[in-house]
Amino acid sequence: MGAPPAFPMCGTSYTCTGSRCCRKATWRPINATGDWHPEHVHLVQFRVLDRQPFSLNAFNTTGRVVLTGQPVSAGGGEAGCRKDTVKCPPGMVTRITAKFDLSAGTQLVPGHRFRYIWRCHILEHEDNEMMRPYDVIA
Ligand SMILES: [Cu+2]
Repeated sequence: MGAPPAFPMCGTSYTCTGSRCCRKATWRPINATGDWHPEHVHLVQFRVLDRQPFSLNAFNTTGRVVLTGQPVSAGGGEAGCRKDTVKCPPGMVTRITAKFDLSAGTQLVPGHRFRYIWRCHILEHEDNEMMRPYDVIA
C-alpha cells in the first residue's frame, strides 16, 4: 500500500486499517486554517481518538505534517461516544476512527465504490467548498 490518498479539503488525509480497505478507517482531519471547523461525516458514526498539534509553517511550505507535541486523548463528551460531528481546532490533527456498516443484504463486490459526503457544519464554510464526496471501496 502506498501513501494514503489525500482529501482535497484542508489538506486532510486518511489511513486505512482493517482487512477490507476502508471498511474501518482512521481519519486525520488536518486543520491548516485559522478557524475551528465542526466536521460532519454523513451516514457513519465514529469515535474521536485524539488531537495533536502540527507545524503550520512546515505544512504551508512543504505540504508535510510535522507534529510538534504529544497527542491529547479525547475527553469530556467525546470520550468513548459515537459521534457524527467532531470539532477540529486550528493547527491540530484530529484523529477519528469509523466503521462503515452497510445495509443488510448489501453485496460486496471487490472494487465497488460507496459514495459518502463529509462537510463543515458552518454554513458559510460548507457553501465555500467545505462539502466533499469521498468513496469507500469494498
Ligand atoms: Cu468550517
